[in-house]
Amino acid sequence: PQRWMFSGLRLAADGAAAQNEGDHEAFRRDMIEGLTRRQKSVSPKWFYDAEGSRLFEAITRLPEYYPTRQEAALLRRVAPVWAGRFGAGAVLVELGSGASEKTRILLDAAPDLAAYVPIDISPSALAEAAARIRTDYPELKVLPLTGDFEHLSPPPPEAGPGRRIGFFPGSTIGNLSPEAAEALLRSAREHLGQGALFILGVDLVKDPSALVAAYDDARGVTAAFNRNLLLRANRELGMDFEPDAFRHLAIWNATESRIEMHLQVMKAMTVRLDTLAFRFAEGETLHTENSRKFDEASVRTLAEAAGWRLQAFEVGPDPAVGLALLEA
Ligand code: AVJ
Repeated sequence: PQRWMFSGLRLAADGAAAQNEGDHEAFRRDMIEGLTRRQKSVSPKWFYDAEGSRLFEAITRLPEYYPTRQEAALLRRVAPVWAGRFGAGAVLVELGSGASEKTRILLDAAPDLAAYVPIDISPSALAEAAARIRTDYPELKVLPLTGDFEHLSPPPPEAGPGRRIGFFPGSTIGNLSPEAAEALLRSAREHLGQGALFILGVDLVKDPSALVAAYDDARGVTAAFNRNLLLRANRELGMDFEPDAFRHLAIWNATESRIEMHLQVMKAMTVRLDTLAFRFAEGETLHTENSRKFDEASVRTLAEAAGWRLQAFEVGPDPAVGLALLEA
């Protein structure tokens, strides 16, 4: 039997109170550590409180933000073919499931799945998504896990022994450094076990103006998503960021092949966390996200370094995203 432990995840049923307590300390530690660096930074995982998850869903519907739509269309094309390889009783494990909208394309293409294990850092987004999936797929066991997909923990035994299918869409892997992305894929391979498959969605390198527009939309939804991190820090950590003093920046870093989001402070200021004080010079930035862009060669290199084989790589129409099928 495959016993895979992604430690650090909690069954969503454990209750939101305990979850929020744990998150709170980790958020504080990350904030202190990030504000102490020369280039101040905060992990993008802290974007996703209830409001941040809502803002992200609004981003996915923006005209400039093509990845969600393009990936859904590509997944509709490849899912019937790839699902033919799952086998009966397979278990779909989704990393960073959010609203579980794309999942439906796979669930519709693979009606004999035994269980669905959505993993997400936002307890509210996870609970709402799990409830909607249960309603629409009454035969499917839905076993949600709250937590950070970088610390995977055991799929509950109720998932059964079927082949594990990892699902990591949306180019969320692009948030991670190359080293962390490789470590995540390696741990997923170890934990998903013999015969596992893994469907990985990546955004592809393209004209920088299209990339920048996708992360700096005309309506300012992405700017609000970025600033929400400061509002969350004020509320949950008692900090005193002035969100209006920060400008949203989206920058194409060609050397690292990534879009970077920053919050740039327009005047010198000091921000407090308990007894600590962090000084910002005028024009200094807080780096909040990397979103790495790939091509087939960079996906193959990453997958193989993590011990997977690249079985298929499909590219959609422009603005193009890619879907990789990996096999353990
Ligand atoms: C959810 C990480 C895939 O990087 O495109 C969208 C997050 N940030 N707009 C991305 C995001 C700004 C998104 N991921």
